[in-house]
Amino acid sequence: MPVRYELIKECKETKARVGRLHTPHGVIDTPVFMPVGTQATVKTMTPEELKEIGAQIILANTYHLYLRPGHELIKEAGGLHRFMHWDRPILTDSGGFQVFSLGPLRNITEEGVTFKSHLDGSSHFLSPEKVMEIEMALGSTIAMAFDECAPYPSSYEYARAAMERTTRWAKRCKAAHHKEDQALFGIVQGVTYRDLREQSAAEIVEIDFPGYAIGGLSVGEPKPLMYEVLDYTVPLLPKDKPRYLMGVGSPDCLLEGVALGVDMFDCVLPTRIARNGTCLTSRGKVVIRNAAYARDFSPLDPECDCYTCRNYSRAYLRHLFKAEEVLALRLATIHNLYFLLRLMEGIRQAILEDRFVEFKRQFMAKYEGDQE
Ligand code: PRF
Ligand code: ZN
Repeated sequence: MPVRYELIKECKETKARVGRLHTPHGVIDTPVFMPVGTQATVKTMTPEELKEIGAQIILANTYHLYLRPGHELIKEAGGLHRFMHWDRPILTDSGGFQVFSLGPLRNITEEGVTFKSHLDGSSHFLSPEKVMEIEMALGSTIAMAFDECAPYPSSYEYARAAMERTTRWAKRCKAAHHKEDQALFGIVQGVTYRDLREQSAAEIVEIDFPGYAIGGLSVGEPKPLMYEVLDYTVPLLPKDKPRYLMGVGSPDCLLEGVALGVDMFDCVLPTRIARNGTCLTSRGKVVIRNAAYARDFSPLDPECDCYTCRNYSRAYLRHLFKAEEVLALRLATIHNLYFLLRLMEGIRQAILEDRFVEFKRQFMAKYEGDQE
């Protein structure tokens, strides 16, 4: 077994749990947030900086790396870890989300997906077998199965067809996957239809993977609906395997997801909003370009001890953004990732000390309270 989940502690009031995911690239403490490095780089950050702020595992994208620079080139470089100089775990998403987001640029059949590259318009074909070949060449620690993420809303008929195809593709992925030091995770789909989620979970668990993801959420549905789907879907997954909620990473959704039993999360949110000058703080979001911060010489978040908050003021950060200096992007990214990684650390500690519910309540009260 390339990865092994060790359950350490369960919350008595919620489904939250603390665990350890043992991998060939080291141990991951869960619940964990995975920074996104789509193109084999977490934008603006060096691997040393990521380690310093406590990133345990990062995500990369099969679709992007297949198109550029190509999985064969990365294999030739010695694999993704060596290519990007990151020796901790890497999870590769399968492209089952990116490809389906291409809209008119793609055509789905039972065999796979034909699509046109967003880079140069060239035609490509991805199938479960091809995606496994790519992920094995990349040599990530955890590879994701090739799924079909149906949009929200979808008709019942479409949602069912996509979910059933996801099951058939998951079987083909497992059959085509043969790399002992890489774990292949299955993905549950079914949009927001309870019976489809139940069928999907049963079928994907039956195939048997070392970890399970819940896909097809956080694609535009209201948050309470996402929580409802998680509430009945997560308990259908085995307790002794990690559960991964794909594409979720706002502080409120992380706390709710953990409470509903999720162990792993990824999202472009902290890094993407950092680059447009939106910072996550203990008292909510701060849009640093606002004129209100022109003469604010206090740190971004007085409760944060990241490199940015220890050394720079809101006024300076605002100046860097207004002057379009590249340091602005780096300082905001460092802070936002640090903030989410500390939140996850706080969550784990709270679960271990039987005070998760109180921690969640206090965090949300402050985060959603008044700005100043
Ligand atoms: N499938 C895959 N990747 C994903 C998703 C999915 O459903 C989502 C949905 N939030 C994000 N990333 N393969
Ligand atoms: Zn900070």
